[in-house]
Amino acid sequence: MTDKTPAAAPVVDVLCVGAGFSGLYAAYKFAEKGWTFAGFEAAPTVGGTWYWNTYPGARCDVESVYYSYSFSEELQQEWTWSQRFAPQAEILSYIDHVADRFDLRRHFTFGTRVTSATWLPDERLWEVRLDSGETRRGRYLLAGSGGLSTPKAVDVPRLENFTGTTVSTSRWDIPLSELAGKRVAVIGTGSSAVQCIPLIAEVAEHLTVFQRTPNYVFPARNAPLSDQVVDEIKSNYAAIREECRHSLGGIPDRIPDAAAFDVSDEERRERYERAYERSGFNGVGGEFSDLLTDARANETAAEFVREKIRQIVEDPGTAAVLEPRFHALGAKRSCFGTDYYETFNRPNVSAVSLRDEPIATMTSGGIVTSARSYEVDAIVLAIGFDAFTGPLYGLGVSTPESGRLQDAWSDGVRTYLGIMTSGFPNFFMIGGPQSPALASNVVVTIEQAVDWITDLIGHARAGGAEVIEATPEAQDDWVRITEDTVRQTLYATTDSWYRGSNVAGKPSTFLGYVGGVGKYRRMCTEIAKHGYPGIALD
Ligand code: N01
Repeated sequence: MTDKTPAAAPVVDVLCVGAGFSGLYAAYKFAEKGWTFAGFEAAPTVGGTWYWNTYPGARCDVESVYYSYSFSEELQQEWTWSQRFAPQAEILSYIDHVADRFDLRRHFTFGTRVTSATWLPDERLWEVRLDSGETRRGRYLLAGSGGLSTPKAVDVPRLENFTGTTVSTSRWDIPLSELAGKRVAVIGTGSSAVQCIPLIAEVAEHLTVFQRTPNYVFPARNAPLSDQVVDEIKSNYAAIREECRHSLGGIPDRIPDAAAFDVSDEERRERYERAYERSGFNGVGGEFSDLLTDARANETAAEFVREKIRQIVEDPGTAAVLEPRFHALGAKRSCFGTDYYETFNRPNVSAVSLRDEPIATMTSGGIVTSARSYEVDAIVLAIGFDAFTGPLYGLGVSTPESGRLQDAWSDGVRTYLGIMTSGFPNFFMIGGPQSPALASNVVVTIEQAVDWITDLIGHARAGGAEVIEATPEAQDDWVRITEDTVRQTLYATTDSWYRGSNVAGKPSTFLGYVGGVGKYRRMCTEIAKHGYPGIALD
């Protein structure tokens, strides 16, 4: 390809991919330091995940007062969330507001994709190639490309045969009205499907949900935030943020005071009922201390949810299909919905268990399973993402010595703190694999990572070092810590996107650190305090 770079394109301090929560905060932080910053974003504007995921019902299932930036007191005072769980459009307008409020757009080139990123050892620079044909050079390369931004490649047999409407939740591009009066299939029952199914059911002539693995779905209990609640939040923001930073999951902890079998069967049930009313990540799955470490304890909570499903869903056959039986509660990410199970009581909604009748093929007019054919006009794919590594591999990151990132990680992901990887100097991941991003309110993880990376770069520059690289030994230790941590939990028992098992051929590595954002922050702070052991500066 001809290089279309203007001759005068300067070398910048920081090259960054993505203008979502990560890239925008990085731009703010680095500009504050007076370091030059060039960001690239494939979308025409800011927003990241919240730009792309516009499917009906899309909203965040982490409460907005926590799922928002904490770096500016003015920002958190002037912005008012309308509901407990903000819908996609409101989160996108918040991100828009942040971009304007702090004049961050000027740091980004929009509608531009990074197609490769190459380390130039002699110059000690990264060079990114853009789909515009230009190249740009910078001292540090930041991946703010998100963990759940690369849709999983379609692996539904012979979808190309289908001639009706096909739409994917992660790249939704039709009005909901286009599904009105149609026979619609939704494939998948993860968080995205759980949010859109009730709304599609309201307009479709008939909706058939094709479910491979039933999940645990809790009522989100979304509600408007009253003026009084907003005032309380605003006057307590400093304390709320501090609690989130030192918590397990980036939201205020609700520390369980007992293990599941410390209490009588009756008390356990009552407590699950109360927790079910509370909902959220501190709901049923967080009620007892051992629910994520002891399979027997977990089964008490799982059975409670199954009972709820049997109570809500009127047809026993449908309830049986929807009851989660193949993994422990919380071992795969739980889902939060509004009227999810109730939707299956509608006469125009049915559920098909793909475990009993797998999809065999598609025809021009529908889906053929091993048992029968389903004529449909539209297929909604809610089949998930190539999590964490998909977005990183898409950047074409390589160095002459280590080759491509995907080759360096061909036996599984290896990082130091989920932020750096040995053999790739001056390359930093924000909310990367083996960071707490997977199992946390990601905004807390993003702010911590960007702050820590900024301090590290500042430390290196102050000492005259140009190159920053994790040592292989420190990386081995971190990989072992993430594995030891997850081995103590039921996450380790389950195949899911958490360990890459949703994508054929992806090596199995648990893609997060699940020891908690508070503990992680303390470790990172200690490392900084001790002059960054485990990181070679040159
Ligand atoms: O994707 P998923 P998602 N044939 O991977 C099924 C975040 N998020 O987009 O479990 C048939 O969870 C698959 O079945 P199985 C959140 O972190 C947050 O829903 O592999 N079925 C599963 O049911 C979430 O965890 C929010 O057996 C196939 C579904 O498709 C993450 O994004 C909202 C299939 C995929 O579920 C991903 O959620 C949305 C096939 N070939 C997303 N391939 C909120 O904040 C896959 N499936 C609310």
